[in-house]
Amino acid sequence: MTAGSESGITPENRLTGAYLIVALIALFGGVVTGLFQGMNYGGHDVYPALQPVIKSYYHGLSIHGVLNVLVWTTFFICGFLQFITARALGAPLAVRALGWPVFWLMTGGLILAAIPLVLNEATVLFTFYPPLQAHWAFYIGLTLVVAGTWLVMVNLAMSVGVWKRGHPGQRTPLPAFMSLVTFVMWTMASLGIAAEMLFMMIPWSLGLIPGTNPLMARTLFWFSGHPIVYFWLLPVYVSWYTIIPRQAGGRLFSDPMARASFLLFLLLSTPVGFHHQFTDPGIGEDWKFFHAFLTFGVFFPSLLTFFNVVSSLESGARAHGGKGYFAWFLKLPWGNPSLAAQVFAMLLFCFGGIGGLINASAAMNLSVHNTAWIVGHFHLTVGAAVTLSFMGITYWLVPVLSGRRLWSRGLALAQAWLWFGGMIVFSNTLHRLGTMGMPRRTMMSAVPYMQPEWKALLPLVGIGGAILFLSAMLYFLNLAMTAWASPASAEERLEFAEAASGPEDAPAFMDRLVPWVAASAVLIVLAYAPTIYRLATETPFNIQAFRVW
Ligand code: HAS
Ligand code: CU
Repeated sequence: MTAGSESGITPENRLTGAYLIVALIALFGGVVTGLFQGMNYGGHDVYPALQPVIKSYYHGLSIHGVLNVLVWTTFFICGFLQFITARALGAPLAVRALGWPVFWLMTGGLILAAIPLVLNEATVLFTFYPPLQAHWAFYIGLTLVVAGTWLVMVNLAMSVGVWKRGHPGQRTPLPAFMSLVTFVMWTMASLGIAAEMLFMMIPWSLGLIPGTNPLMARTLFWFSGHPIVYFWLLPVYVSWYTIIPRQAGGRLFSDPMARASFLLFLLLSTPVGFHHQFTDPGIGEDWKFFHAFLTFGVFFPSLLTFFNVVSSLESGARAHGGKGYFAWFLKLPWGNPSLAAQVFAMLLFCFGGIGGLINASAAMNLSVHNTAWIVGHFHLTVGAAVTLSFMGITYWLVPVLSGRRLWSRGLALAQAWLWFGGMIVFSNTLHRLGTMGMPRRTMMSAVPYMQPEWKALLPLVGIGGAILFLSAMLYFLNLAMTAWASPASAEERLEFAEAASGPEDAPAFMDRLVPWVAASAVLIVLAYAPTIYRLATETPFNIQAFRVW
């Protein structure tokens, strides 16, 4: 499957470029505030000097979390998957008229949310647990961003529908299928956070209802808060399945197996949120067990991915003369920064995934919950598997969008190696600190209970963070120079990988999403309805707002 090779500034490319610019601005803000976090951990309290702008550690942490995990990811994904879908279908998206209005809806929402965030009126961290209360504009702004993602889903669904009518009996091209499944999964999953915003946070922050219910809010938050991590991960899998095998010089091992993995994510991503609430009182142990059980279920599509992607990489490496059980790995085209960054991301994700299983095991969760271990876990997942892969993707995407060659391959390779190395130091140290009981979300430079063994390790967090910051700066430099100073090139193109098996081997029932959506809805209702009903009818909604900053 080879898509058109048009590069340069076409209307579609411009829209994707606009999403990318917002995403990159957010990432920039996220890594700068990340450096401050790392320095604070490393023993330098930088916040007094930052007072005119960043009022406190917690203000900086809120900005860092929101920009990186909510904005960088969401805007990148909306731009990337609309682009991928149009290219895979070989046609512009069905409702072209939706493109820019949705972008502006999301960007307007983002600006609305960013104002109180920057002004220290939304220092509630990215989970915004009540009774902490932010300014209403923060909640309304984020709700508009979510509403925008639903409209992107509508556009993708209609585009695939149009394609299917024109190609009866054929399987939806894999990249378009995966993009659609990602957005359909997220749309169902985001109903929890939408309900939290519309019925609880927005009216409460506007003073329309007298109080709130922290446990209900946390439950609705994690209803969406777990699957959002797969909303970030699945676009990465789109790249690992449909683009990386070709970059490696091989073929995707199995197209039907890739589809099966995405359908399992559609089915299992949402009914697992209680694994973030093992320590919350007021949720039955039986329901926590059920969610933990399903969490081990949603582990399997990642195992399928591991097998499929490793096998595809191996086919490429062997085609380049790779030999042996493991030595083939060295024959991957390591000089390609897009591939190198994403293979590093895969390697780090192996450890992030194993850590996830430890988190999901209720008994072990008790010793890691709310410790620095969790911070280590999510920097390996969203900060490495996702972010480093997105960086690798931009190394071909920005040249395609701008019609210019990547400014410096060498710099891009150095950047990928630095992120890989910096993240190993950074996240390994945080995992260790977590097992030593160091809490997360805590201004370590100020705690009266600092332990000597934490103090000995904390500088490594600062060093890892500084390496990550340096890597990010090289990344921004390279992209800026590509957009503004690199020579034009007509050769920049996106080519999807062929599959050794499929797509015609994929059974037709895998291409019809409605039954899968229905099954997923049933599972979600089973996993959540009894608890949400009980919380709604038996627990109080009169808790007062609490401001700690
Ligand atoms: Fe997680 C907490 C469990 C995946 C993100 N997670 C978090 C938080 C974030 C996050 C942000 O059960 C903190 C939220 C907060 O602020 O409180 N997580 C899991 C499990 C998985 C998992 C079971 N998490 C992710 C992903 C994330 C992410 C993905 C972001 C993108 N997580 C938890 C739990 C908690 C949690 C609990 C709550 C903890 C607490 O107490 O608060 C699984 O999906 C992981 C499955 C993945 C694998 C890896 C497969 C490897 C692959 C790479 C292929 C490699 C290749 C190269 C091809 C099993 C696919 C290798 C080449 C060779 C030659 C070897
Ligand atoms: Cu989770």
